[in-house]
Amino acid sequence: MDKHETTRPPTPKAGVNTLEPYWMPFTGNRHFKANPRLLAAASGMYYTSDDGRKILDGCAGLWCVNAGHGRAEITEAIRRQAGEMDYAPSFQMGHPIAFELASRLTANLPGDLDHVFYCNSGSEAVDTALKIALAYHQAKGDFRRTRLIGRERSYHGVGFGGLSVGGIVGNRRAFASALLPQVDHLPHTHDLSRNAFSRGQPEHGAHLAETLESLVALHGADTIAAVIVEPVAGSTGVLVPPKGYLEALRRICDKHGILLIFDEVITGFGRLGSPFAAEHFGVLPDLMSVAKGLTNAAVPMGAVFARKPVYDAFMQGPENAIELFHGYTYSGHPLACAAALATIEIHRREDLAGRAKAISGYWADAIHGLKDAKHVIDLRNIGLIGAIELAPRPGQPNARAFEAFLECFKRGLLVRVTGDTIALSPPLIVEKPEIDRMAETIRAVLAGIS
Ligand code: PXG
Repeated sequence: MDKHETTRPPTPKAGVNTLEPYWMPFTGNRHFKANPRLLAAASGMYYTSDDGRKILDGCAGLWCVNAGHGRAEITEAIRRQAGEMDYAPSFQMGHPIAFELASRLTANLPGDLDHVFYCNSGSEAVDTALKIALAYHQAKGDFRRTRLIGRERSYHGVGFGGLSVGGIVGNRRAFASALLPQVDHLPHTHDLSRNAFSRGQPEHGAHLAETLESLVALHGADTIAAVIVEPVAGSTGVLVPPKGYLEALRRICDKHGILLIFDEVITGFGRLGSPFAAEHFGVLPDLMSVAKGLTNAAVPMGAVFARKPVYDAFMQGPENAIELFHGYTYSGHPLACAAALATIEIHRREDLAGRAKAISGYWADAIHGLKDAKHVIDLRNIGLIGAIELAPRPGQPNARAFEAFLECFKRGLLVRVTGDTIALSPPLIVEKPEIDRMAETIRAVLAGIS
């Protein structure tokens, strides 16, 4: 027996599991391991917990399983691809399915968004989009355009780029020393004093886009490379853009030669009742980051869509030169491409965006029907997204919503909470009785907590 073996913990007995070694992401590890919530299987609108209970999925996993769980075509496509070719490199090599997917994806994109760069997550998509924006201006000889503008209360993943333009202090605090320099932020658009209980887009707040003019005046337009926003901020509490806000951002960016990046990791692939937020709001970004619904989350994948002039700016110099020094081992992974192609086919055949749009009125009624529920101080909705903001318990911010989350899970409903807001984003296949059940469960849960 060597030294290592003597210090190894005893092997668990067959069937006995320990929760301890897994360092869980964005989780209170000690609380969770004392009170585990384990999901063991999934089909359609439901998870099954490890103790055999059916859990209605109110948030499409984490805003990602838009076509519902366990879609046979996606499973089969992954299986087939794994049997045919497990992996192929994408640096100075290619494989047909990655090109096929790029053609299928771009055929459905708005405007001249006609090129795709592959990565493996939303965080990588954001960092990729920021890097493309910086390198674009360099390629054009605008060497001073090195500044990035994000927004307060935004979430752009956990890479250093996404953290830097992001606006959640809790995510940034421990890493403040390593965030990107030359980043500034627009103000967020959340204004309960004027917009509480808005149905869809709020009336007030388009003027907040004009703050970009102030940043231009402060830093000089010729130093700003790009502005990045979530068209609808999701994980920071569902902040729906005020009417006219995104249009104003586009206008100001155009005026000053600044690239506009939409982070559509949550809003893409039908969530708003349109294929993308860009179409929903009629505002075309220069770059778009996506992930999540792209593969129905069955295999990790992210991507950046770029408009033609952005791509073209890189296509210069000697033909054998690498134009963009960026990429990942798993860029365009064959299994992810297969899952994405199967997902696109389901979206096309079932018109999931159209389905979401058709049921979004019923959804809005259900969300706003909670106006008189206990603790509620605001309700927000757009497409198949809903938010129920609670008055914080005095002296204990976030505690009330977290308790609601735990109680919903006990009663067979999975919701997300962020701060004191309950966020809902069901799979786009949701039916009216399931919407009713979500609203009834939440009403009952809120009535029961202090
Ligand atoms: N951008 C946006 C807009 C996102 O919502 C990311 C980037 C990062 O994606 P990855 O794949 O790197 O996680 C996200 C992720 C929540 C929640 O509870 C939201 C996300 C992730 C996990 C939880 O709201 N969004």
